[in-house]
Amino acid sequence: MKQPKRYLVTSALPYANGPVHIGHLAGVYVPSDIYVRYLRGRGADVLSICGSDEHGVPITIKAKKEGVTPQDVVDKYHGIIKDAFERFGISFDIYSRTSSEMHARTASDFFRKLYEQGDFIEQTTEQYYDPEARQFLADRYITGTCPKCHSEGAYGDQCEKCGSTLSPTELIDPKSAITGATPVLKETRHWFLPLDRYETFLREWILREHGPENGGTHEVWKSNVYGQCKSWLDGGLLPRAVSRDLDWGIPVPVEGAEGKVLYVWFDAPIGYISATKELFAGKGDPEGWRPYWQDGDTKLVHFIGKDNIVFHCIVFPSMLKAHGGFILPENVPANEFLNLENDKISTSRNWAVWLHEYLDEFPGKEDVLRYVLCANAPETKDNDFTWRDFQARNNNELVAIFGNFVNRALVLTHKYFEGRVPAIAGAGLTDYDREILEEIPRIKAAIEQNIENYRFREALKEMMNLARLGNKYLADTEPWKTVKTDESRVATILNVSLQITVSLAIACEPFLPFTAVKLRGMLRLPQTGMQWDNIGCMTLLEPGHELGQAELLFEKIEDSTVEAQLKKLEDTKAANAAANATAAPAKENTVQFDDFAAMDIRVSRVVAAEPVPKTKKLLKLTVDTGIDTRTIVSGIAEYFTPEQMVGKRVLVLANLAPRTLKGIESQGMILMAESPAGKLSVVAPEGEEADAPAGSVVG
Ligand code: B3M
Ligand code: ZN
Repeated sequence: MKQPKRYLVTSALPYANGPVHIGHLAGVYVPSDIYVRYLRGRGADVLSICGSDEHGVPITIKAKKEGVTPQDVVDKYHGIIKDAFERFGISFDIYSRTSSEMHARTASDFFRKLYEQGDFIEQTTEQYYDPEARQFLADRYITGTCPKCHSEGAYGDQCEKCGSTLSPTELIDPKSAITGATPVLKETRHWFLPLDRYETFLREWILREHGPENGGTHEVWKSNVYGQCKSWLDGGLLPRAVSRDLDWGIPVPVEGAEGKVLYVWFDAPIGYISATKELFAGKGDPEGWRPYWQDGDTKLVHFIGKDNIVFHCIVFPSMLKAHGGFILPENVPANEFLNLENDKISTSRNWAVWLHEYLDEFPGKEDVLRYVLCANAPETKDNDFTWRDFQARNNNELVAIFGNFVNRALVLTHKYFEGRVPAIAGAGLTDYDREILEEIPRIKAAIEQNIENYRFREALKEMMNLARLGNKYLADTEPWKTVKTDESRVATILNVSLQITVSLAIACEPFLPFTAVKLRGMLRLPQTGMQWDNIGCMTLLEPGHELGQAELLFEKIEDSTVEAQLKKLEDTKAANAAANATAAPAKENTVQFDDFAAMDIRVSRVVAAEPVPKTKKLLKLTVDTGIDTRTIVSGIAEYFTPEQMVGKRVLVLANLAPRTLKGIESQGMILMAESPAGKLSVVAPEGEEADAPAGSVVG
């Protein structure tokens, strides 16, 4: 598109069913923040919009697991996520949430308009229903045997073992995850958006205007995004249900829709619009949102992860088109995934670096993580985060290149010129000086080119090239030697070095905003009003300007720090293994009688229970086994609260070799029964045998 009048930048709304981790950051939030900070630096009119996605089945599942309401879940995680983003310097203009009043109204109005225009089709289909819980079952609430790989515990929409996409009726021996009952098929009526009606429009808009052959004025989409769109379109589009039978979400706003809510992927993208409205309502300008969404001169860009492509490129644009009056995204720069230490990041396995934990454990090192995640961003393929690489990039790049250059320029100025910017002196700029200075606008242009084409890793490299340039200049001119013979030459050298430093202070801001603030402070430059176009400008630091003290911008990260993080991950692995051992007792292997006889299983009573800090799965239990009182760490925190456990009679394998989990020695194992649906229950004598006292031996 031609030069836009304003920019509207959205970042995928994180689900409020867990905190944000480095995968989210590298995929979406670090790149979008670099983009908007850069645009602001250029003086552009830009809004950065985000918020929590608070509807959908993942939230209700989490609530059930924790024994709280869905509202409790979203309140908790919305708070954690919002706070962590702020501390990390992600500069949203608004971080809203989809449980807000404004959103309910906006999404309902949107649905009603399409409904009244006759844009939906209504269809009655058969869906699984839990006769005991008396409710329809979302795909995630149905488990069974995978028809493809025959492993147990596959979900109605996906088998996590073999990765196949499934539909609930394909599952062998399906069970309700709520009650364990066998679900029955029952008729239910839903509204569908007939995507097939938008195929022609989508083909024109995506394949022609944003495809690789595009010769026009529109941005060509990244090949991963374009490729997914093309294969969806080539495969033929089908109507998609936009309502669900669920008791959490925005009620379908038409008559006869009791018990039905909008499908989360219908309401969530509308959340971008609601959040923009809320932003302007808060400024007392309730109509101010309109140009951002309705004026063709606005450039709309959606930053997302690759699993969200179809919703942002096919479904939401069809909704916007059906509604009418809205602009469409100019680009949807989706990233691939980030792995952690060569393993897929997983919330359920706690295999992640959580942002809020990082911020607590690495105070003042926000920019180090921003740097490493950008340098490793999975822009074209999945990528890996390792703590060794984190350390190496900090020590060899931020400390040795960036920090080192800035430090030398400032320290030498303090040493030779009492901290005042020296004027260019003596014979003035040499050819070599000019050559160096001419590099600055070249680097500036390269950063711009890369950011504007969503190549943030390359942009970051170019920014670092500015620091490299400074280092090379100092190494070549050796002012610490020249000072003995030619002080006026040293004045010129330091003037040039400080000009590079100022440019660096501006150029690093989108990537390293905390460092930019520190650096401007050290240079005693104003904190606001520094424009991107001042990069390369020679008049920002006038001769005689007094500099502040040089402080270290970055510090070395020691081996011990990295080892502590690696240890933490190892503990996670151990805890997962322990949880699996508790949750999934071996089912089929036969044991010899002697092995069985060797086990000391006793009826015991739980006398105290508490969560193990910084874990999700572990409870620390104190049990009275009749022979002693001991501590057992058990991976059951997702199934039982500490209160529920206290007083319970349980079976304990008392002579299991002790092992240390999270620094606590666990002396034995609680035996649990796992239902086919994955529900755990305590195994202990019941009925007449219920008074078998603690210490009673089982066998
Ligand atoms: N919450 C999915 C996700 O976090 C979803 C994005 C919504 S963007 C409108 O991957
Ligand atoms: Zn499978």
